[in-house]
Amino acid sequence: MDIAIVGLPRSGKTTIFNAVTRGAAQVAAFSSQTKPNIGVAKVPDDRLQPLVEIFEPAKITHAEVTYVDIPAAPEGLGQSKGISGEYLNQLQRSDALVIVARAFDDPSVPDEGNGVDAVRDIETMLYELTFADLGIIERRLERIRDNLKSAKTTERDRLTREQALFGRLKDGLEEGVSLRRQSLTPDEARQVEGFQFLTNKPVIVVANVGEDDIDKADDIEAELNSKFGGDGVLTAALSGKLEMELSQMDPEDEKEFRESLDAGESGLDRMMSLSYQALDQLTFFTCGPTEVRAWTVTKGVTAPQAAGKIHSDMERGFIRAEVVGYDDMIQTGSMAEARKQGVFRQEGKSYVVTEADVVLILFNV
Ligand SMILES: Nc1nc2c(ncn2[C@@H]2O[C@H](COP(=O)(O)OP(=O)(O)OP(=O)(O)O)[C@@H](O)[C@H]2O)c(=O)[nH]1
Ligand SMILES: [Mg+2]
Repeated sequence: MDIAIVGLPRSGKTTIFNAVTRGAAQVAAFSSQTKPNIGVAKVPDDRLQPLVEIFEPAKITHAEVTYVDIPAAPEGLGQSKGISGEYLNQLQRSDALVIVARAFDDPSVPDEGNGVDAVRDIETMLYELTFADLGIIERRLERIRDNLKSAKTTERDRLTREQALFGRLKDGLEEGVSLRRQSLTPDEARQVEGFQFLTNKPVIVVANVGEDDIDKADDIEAELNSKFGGDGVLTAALSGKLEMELSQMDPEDEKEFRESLDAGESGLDRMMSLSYQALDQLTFFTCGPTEVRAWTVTKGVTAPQAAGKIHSDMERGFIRAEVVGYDDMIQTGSMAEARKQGVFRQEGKSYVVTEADVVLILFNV
C-alpha cells in the first residue's frame, strides 16, 4: 500500500509523516522541503504475538504501508497552492491520499496570511485534486480529437465513445463532483483505471490540531466528517506535533505519556486503521518455524491471488490452500491440534480469503 501525504505549505505534513513512520525528517517553520520523504510504517497488529507464541518463529514480519510526504508547491509559483505538477506522477501512483490541513494556532509558524481554517484549506486541496484531473482529461480529449481526424471507421467508434465518456467526466468535475462520486459502469471504470485520477482515489482528510487542543479533536473530526465524509473520504483529527514527539519515545514511556495525556489511540494506529478502511484491505497470516508474517490484500481476493502477493510462482502454480481461522488457531494452539479438532480446512482456487486467516499455500512450478 502506497499512501501520499499532501497539503498546503506548513500544514504539518512532514510532522505527521514522522509520527506515522517513526521517522526524523526535517520539519520547519519556514517551508524548506524540496524533495518527497519516503518512509515505511510497520502495521501494528496485536494478533501477531499470540501466533508467535504458537510457532516460535525465527522472524516476525509486520505488514507495511509506505508513506510519501510530498512537498507543497513552491509558493508564488503558478496557480497551484497545494500540488506541484512535478509530483503529479507520484500522486497518481499512490493507492490513497492523505490531505493534511492546519488546525493548530502557533504564532511561530506563519500561516498563509488569512488565518487558520482547516475546512477552507481542505476545500482548496480537494479543488487542487479536481484541477489536476481536469488537466489530464483535457489533454486526453485533445489527443482524441487529433486521432479522430485520421481514424479508420472501427477506430472511430471507440474514440467517439471515449470522447463521450471523458466529456461527461469533465462536466462532472467542473460541477465539483469527484470521480469517486460519479457513477461509472464497470466497463467505464476499467477505461479510466489506467489514468489513475486523483479524485478517484480514497482520501483521508486529517486536521492537524494543536497539542493544547486535543480535547477538541473529536468535535473537529465530527465536523469534518459531516462536511467531507462518505464515498471514499475518511476523516481524522490528531495533533501532529504531539504524535511525533510521542512516536520518538521508547514504547513504555510512550504508553505512559499517552495515558496521562488522555491522547487515546496513537496517530499511527489511527492512520493505519483509516488506511485499511480507505483501501478496503484485510490481513492474512502465514506461519511457520522460519517466519510469522502478516500480509495485506484487498478484500474479496481469492486464495491464488493472495498467494500471488507472497510470490508470483505461488499464484501460477497454486494447488490448494490449507486454512485455519485465526480464533481456531489460537484456541487449538497448534496445526496438529487444529487438524485433530477438524478446524483445519483444505481450500481450492475459488476460496475467498477472510480476515485473519492463517494460510499455508501448496504450489507446484
Ligand atoms: N504547535 C504546533 N506546531 C506544529 C504542529 N504540526 C506542525 N507544526 C509546526 O509547523 C511547522 C511546519 O511543519 P511541517 O511538518 O514541516 O509542515 P509541512 O506541511 O511538512 O511543511 P512544508 O513541507 O514546508 O510544506 C513546523 O515548525 C512544525 O513544528 C502542531 O500540531 N502544533
Ligand atoms: Mg514538509
